[in-house]
Amino acid sequence: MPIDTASRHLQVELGHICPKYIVKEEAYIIPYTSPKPALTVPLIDLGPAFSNDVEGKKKVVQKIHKACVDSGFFYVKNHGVPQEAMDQQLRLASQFFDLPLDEKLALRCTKDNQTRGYEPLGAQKLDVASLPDLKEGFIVSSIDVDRNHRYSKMDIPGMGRNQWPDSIPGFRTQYENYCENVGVLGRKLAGLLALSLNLPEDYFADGFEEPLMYCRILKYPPMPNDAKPNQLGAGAHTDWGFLTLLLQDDLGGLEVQTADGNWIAAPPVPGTYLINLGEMLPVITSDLYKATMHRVMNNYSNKVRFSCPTFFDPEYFYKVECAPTCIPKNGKPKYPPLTAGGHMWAQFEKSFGTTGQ
Ligand SMILES: O=C(O)CCC(=O)C(=O)O
Ligand SMILES: [Fe+2]
Repeated sequence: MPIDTASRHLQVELGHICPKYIVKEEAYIIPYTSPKPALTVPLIDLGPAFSNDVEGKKKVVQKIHKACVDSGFFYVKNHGVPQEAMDQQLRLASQFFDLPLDEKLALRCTKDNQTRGYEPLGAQKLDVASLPDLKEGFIVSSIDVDRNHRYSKMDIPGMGRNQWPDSIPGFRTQYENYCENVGVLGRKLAGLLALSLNLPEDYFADGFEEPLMYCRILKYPPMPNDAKPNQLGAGAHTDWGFLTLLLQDDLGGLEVQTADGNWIAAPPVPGTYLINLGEMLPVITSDLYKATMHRVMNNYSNKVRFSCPTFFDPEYFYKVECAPTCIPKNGKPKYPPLTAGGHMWAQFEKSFGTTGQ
């Protein structure tokens, strides 16, 4: 189904979003840029990166570098997250979305600007110029801001408590266990990304001492018969943060934009995560690494799809700026620095509209 991608380029009041993501009038003129390779989504075996095989680890790092330059999308296998934890998280998704609507609505993520909790069907527009997304969601953060948390004494938007359903036994423990597992993989990938940019493996580590992770579950209902042509499960967008680690069920529906503007499917590959770079990486690399547009099409065969994206992002005050190995020849980083959490909050507000409900 064709999507008017140009329609995304609305002039909106974006607060402190990085200027890179404020598309200006001139963006409608398509400047000549040298041709890029066609996009495919490679599968990278992370096994050697967890071993003492120095040469094997270097090869993994080289593959990551190439994937990030090409598109910022790659699958990983032998990633260290137990299959049982992955299966269990997809089961939790199905159990959660089966709860009565009232119970889910009591946990709305826009309540008190918590950014944690339930996202009703159509609550978000990932493509702000399109129709609301045909998905339901639920999100939990690794930073649960109770009264004792240092953030609670500061006036930081979007920092609240996690919200949990009472009626599914073991839900919270199992969900938190999954977040922990996927956080270990996030940290590992952050180290490999640093190496892939010729930086020390711990270059990003201070941002991830207490990562601002958002561990989400999503339910995409079957495409309704009366859906409008530009109505999708998730509108075309780039992810806002550092890295996304996507676990998906076996139905498929995710599509990734190629360098020439076409779309390809990124189907489920059993046992893998699909990794993609968020908007912080082009800032860190002055556009060497890509944050690529993607979208989700709901299923036409009356089937429900579940997916579990985890957004692995640095803590709120982490300064996202061009890395020393990525400064362009003219000595000037392509984009000014931004504060990790401020960027995330501005994007949340934009895609969920008026908050505080
Ligand atoms: O559900 C998916 O496959 C992708 C979801 C996504 O792109 C997102 O939540 O940012
Ligand atoms: Fe996304």
